[in-house]
Amino acid sequence: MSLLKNIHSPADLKRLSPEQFPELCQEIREQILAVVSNVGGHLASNLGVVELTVALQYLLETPKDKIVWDTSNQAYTHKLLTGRREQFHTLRQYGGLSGFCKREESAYDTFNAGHAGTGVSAAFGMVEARDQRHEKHKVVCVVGDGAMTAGMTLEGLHHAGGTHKDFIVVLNDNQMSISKNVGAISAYLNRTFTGEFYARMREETGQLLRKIPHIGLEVQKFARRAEELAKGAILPGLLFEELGFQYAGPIDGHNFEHLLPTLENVLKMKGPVLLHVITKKGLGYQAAMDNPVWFHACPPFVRETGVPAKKASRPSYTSMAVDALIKVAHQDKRVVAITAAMCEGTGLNAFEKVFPDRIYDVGIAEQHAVTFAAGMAAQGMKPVVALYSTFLQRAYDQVVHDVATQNLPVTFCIDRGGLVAEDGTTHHGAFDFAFLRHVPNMVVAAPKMRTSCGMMKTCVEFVTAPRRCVTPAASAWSDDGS
Ligand SMILES: Cc1ncc(C[n+]2csc(CCOP(=O)(O)OP(=O)(O)O)c2C)c(N)n1
Repeated sequence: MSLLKNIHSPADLKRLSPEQFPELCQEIREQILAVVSNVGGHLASNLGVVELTVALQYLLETPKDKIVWDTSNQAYTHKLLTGRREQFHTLRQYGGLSGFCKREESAYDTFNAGHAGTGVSAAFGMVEARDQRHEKHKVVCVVGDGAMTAGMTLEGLHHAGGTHKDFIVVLNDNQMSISKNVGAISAYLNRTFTGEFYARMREETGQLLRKIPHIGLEVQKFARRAEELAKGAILPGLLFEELGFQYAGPIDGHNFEHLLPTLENVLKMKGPVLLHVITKKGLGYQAAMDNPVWFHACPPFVRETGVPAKKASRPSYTSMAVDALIKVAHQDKRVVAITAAMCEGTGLNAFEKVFPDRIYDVGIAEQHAVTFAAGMAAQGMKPVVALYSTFLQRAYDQVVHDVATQNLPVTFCIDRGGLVAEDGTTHHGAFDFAFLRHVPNMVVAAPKMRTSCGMMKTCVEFVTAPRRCVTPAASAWSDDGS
């Protein structure tokens, strides 16, 4: 008999025994796969947080306790456990369930999201609201390692860590943003994860001690023990400890024997706590584990083979724009490309293949991307910043203050202009014309059709002109829907 079918709210989940959870998780994965292979969606991230979501819903008293899902592209299990199983087949369709958390949809959805990096700030706002209102409940924010690269997440941690408020952040670390995570924070988390740091430390200490005659081996044994203690007690969470959070982990996010007791303890702790959970994107579906980048947000696909159900009939606006950019870059060495964790979505992975040294993936950091481009432009380069229209909203001040008022030649190649259908409200590129046309010296251009989007002459003029230009590539209107 199906376990999932009998779960209409988290109260039903609490009636199960933890020994039944692996079976339940299998059913959840099956349900997610059945629906996403049919309608498309964020498959890999969702398959990775099944156990974590079950554990959180089992131990918390939602909706009194609050769970905030950062970005909320990984909330499918959350939806399935909170009374939306029967509508789940309507996911991402007109009039159906949203692919993200939506307060209008359920009392269990505490905050609407779709843009990365808002979770910690929103959740900490809920912590302060709780305390202002003298209420007693837990607030938990689940944030991915990709979203850890967003400035706003760090701003939120910085604020919360400076208080002694009870607040739990669960870092869901799958080592991936959409593609491989980038930058120093990702490298730090990765060191913790792989233990490379400890291996090197052990090797270097060993070499040093072996050089001391007679006592070398004994001291080496002692040092290894001390290192083990340090490994468990201090080092992995140093960054978060310094930001004022007590750190727990890293733990295996797919093993209930680790998840349940650790989470139970963490929920009892006072003050800001960060629990570091290691998960695997795509777990349970081999094709998604093999290619988590494609399965991050995929169109409908054939389950047996993992290939798209429909082949694109014509090149998209995105690929035509990037082909043109590659040609421009061949002509002008000053042209470089910048993306904020969207190498695939903006098509810049094709640029990267040709010019691996002239592309910058700055992580989920649109504000930094724009000011970084301005800095390069101030020194004679011709940066092209490729962002989705909706994510450029976050960098409006940087467009005005750092690019426009200094009259710097930065080109914005804006993808996903217009309505984006399945991803819904948070992802529509509805505002770019409105918020860019009045910016001084800004030239806003939109291709009438895909051929004009890739027109060489236009592109060369745009990218090399001594002014800012914007080309909203309205790829949402392209035939393949990409
Ligand atoms: C501001 C912003 N920029 C870019 C994106 C596109 N995007 C959606 S999910 C994602 C990766 C998120 O990675 P992570 O936080 O680790 O979560 P995971 O999906 O791995 O669970 C990105 C870059 C976004 N949603 N918001």
